[in-house]
This record gives sequence, C-alpha cells and structure tokens, in this order.
Amino acid sequence: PPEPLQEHFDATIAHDRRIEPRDWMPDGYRKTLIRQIAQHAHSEIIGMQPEGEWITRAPSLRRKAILFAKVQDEAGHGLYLYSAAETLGADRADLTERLIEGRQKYSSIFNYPTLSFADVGVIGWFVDGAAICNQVPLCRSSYGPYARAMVRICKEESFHQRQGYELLMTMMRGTEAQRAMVQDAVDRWWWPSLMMFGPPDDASPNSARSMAWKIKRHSNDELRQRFVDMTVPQAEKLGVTLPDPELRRNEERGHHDFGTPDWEELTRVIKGDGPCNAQRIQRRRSAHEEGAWVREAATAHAAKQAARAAK
Ligand code: FAQ
Repeated sequence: PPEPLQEHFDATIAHDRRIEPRDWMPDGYRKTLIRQIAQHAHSEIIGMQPEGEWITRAPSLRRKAILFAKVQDEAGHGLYLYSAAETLGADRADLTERLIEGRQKYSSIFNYPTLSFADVGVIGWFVDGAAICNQVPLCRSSYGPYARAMVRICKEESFHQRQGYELLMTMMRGTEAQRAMVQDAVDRWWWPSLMMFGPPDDASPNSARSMAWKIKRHSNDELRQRFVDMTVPQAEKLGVTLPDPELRRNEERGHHDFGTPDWEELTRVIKGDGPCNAQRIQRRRSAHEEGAWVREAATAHAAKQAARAAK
C-alpha cells in the first residue's frame, strides 16, 4: 500500500478514531469486516426462525404481540447490518446467495430447536444476554458504520433480554409443570449459549488480527467469562440451576469458574451438522425464492419513479 495511506490508517486505529467508508483501508481489514458483519446479519435473519415458530402458539395476545415485535426487531437488525456491509462494497443479494449456498456462516445458536414456550424466555435471557455481552464492546469497534449500527441494536437487545427474563419470572411463579419447563429449557440452552462466543482463544484464528485492528475489543474467552459472571446471580434470583457441576465462584480470581463446553459439538454445528441446520437454510431459501416477485415489483416501481422524476 502507498505509505502515507497505511500510516494514516494505523494512526487512526492507534488513536481510537473511526475508519469511515471512504477512507483507505487494508484489504484484510475490509475482508474481515465483511465476513464478521455478514455473519452477524445472517445470524439476525436466521435467528428469526426459532422464536418465530412460537408466534402462532403464544399463550396470550400480549405474549404474541411482544414476540411479534421482537422478531421484527431482528429483521431490522439484519437489515442495518447488511447496509453496513454494503458500505464496504459488499452486495446484499450476493451475501444472501452465499448464506443459502452454505458459503457464509451464521451463529451456531440458531441451529437448536425451540421445544416449548419457555425456550422463548430462555432465548431472550441467554441468547440476547450473550449478544449484549458480545455487542456492547462492538459499539467501540474501529469501523464507523458497524459501531454506530451496534448502538441501536444493543438498546433493542437489552429490551429483548428483559422481555425473556420477565417471561421466565412469570412462569416460575406459575405451576410446578411451568417451573419444570423453564428448568428444561435452561438445561438445553446453557452450553450452546456459551458456544456463541466462539472457540477458546487458543483456537480462534481471527482474534489476534481483529483485536489489533480494534474490530473486536475483547477475546472470546473474556466475553464468555463476563456472560457467566453476569448470568449466575440472575439464575439464583430466578430459582433455576445452571447445568454445570463445576460452576462456582472463585474469590481469588473474582470470577466464576466453569466447565468446558463441548467444542467438538460447536465445530459440528458450525460445519452444518447441528440439529436444525438443514431446516433453517431450507426455510431461508424458500422465503428468498417466494419473495422474488416482491423484489421484481420494487425494482420496477423504482424504475418508474426514476423515469417520472427525469421527465
Ligand atoms: N457460530 O476466529 P474466530 C444475534 C466461526 S447474536 C458460528 O473466533 P471471530 C442476536 C468464525 O466465524 C449472534 N460460527 O472468529 C439475536 C470463524 O469462521 P470463519 C451473532 C462461529 O470472527 C438474538 C471461525 O468460527 N452475533 O444474532 C461461531 O474472530 C436472539 C473461527 O472463530 C455476532 O455475529 C459461532 N458461535 O469471532 C438474534 C457478533 N464462533 O469466518 C435473534 C459479531 C466462531 O473464519 C435472536 N461477531 N465462529 O470461516 C463476532 O463477535 C465474532 O465474529 C465471533 C467469532 C465472536 C462470533
């Protein structure tokens, strides 16, 4: 790269200033950002499915309206993120193609089934809670459009998390059967939620580079620890048991010690072999194909408007 441009980029990062779309940036920086932002966008869009399945089966009108709004927010997050990727020169249609052809990833967590309505609460509590831990630091990410998108997304995620916790509080005040449903959902979602933070630091090929570029601000293990520390007192208050016999407060470290997630399971799920991978992609593909007429109509409408404006 021409030296003054690289120097300017390095200085911008060193001074914690933002890189903006028109600034020069190394190819690797651009590629890493497109990879991470696209994966993040795909996660929001695929993430609509597990909870979306419960919209028609929500136990009351109030719960249905809340869930509808939450799933709609996720669509919004996906769209902001695709827009952020477009500022780097990516093409949204191309990113969608890559997702449905299995050439780009999305979060492992959305490949697990939602077996009861308690899962909706636990997703809000754990999955949105994990998303907040991971994304609050991304509000200070070095790439301007990504960092700014995160600000609004985090506000909405925090609302989603409270929604989940409140749902679970209500169920825990209910019948014995309802409490058992909550505990069962906690047992199934705990370990997959810890896996959302990615592989352990010594097996995370992208972390060092992304942290040097200040795209990521903390390592996968640091954020996982933060999530465990945040969640343990919430579990106590709720009255559920987290399914990890090794979980205990370590006064010396000032953190909770916890067991090791099944990393082979994470690898399998990322590679496409989780409980719901095929179903999630199949549904995304058919929604895309069935929406073709909407895209065609919108394009025709835009062309007509442009022609009218040019007259
Ligand atoms: N699942 O070297 P690293 C949400 C991949 S929250 C699948 O550590 P990196 C909100 C990784 O891409 C969920 N793949 O990678 C919501 C890489 O593969 P590649 C989305 C994973 O990027 C809530 C390889 O493994 N959040 O949607 C996973 O430095 C409720 C090696 O890993 C974000 O995307 C995984 N769990 O760190 C919606 C946050 N972990 O690309 C609906 C932004 C790792 O080299 C309902 N992303 N991989 O082929 C990030 O912070 C990072 O990308 C990490 C991974 C931390 C996920």
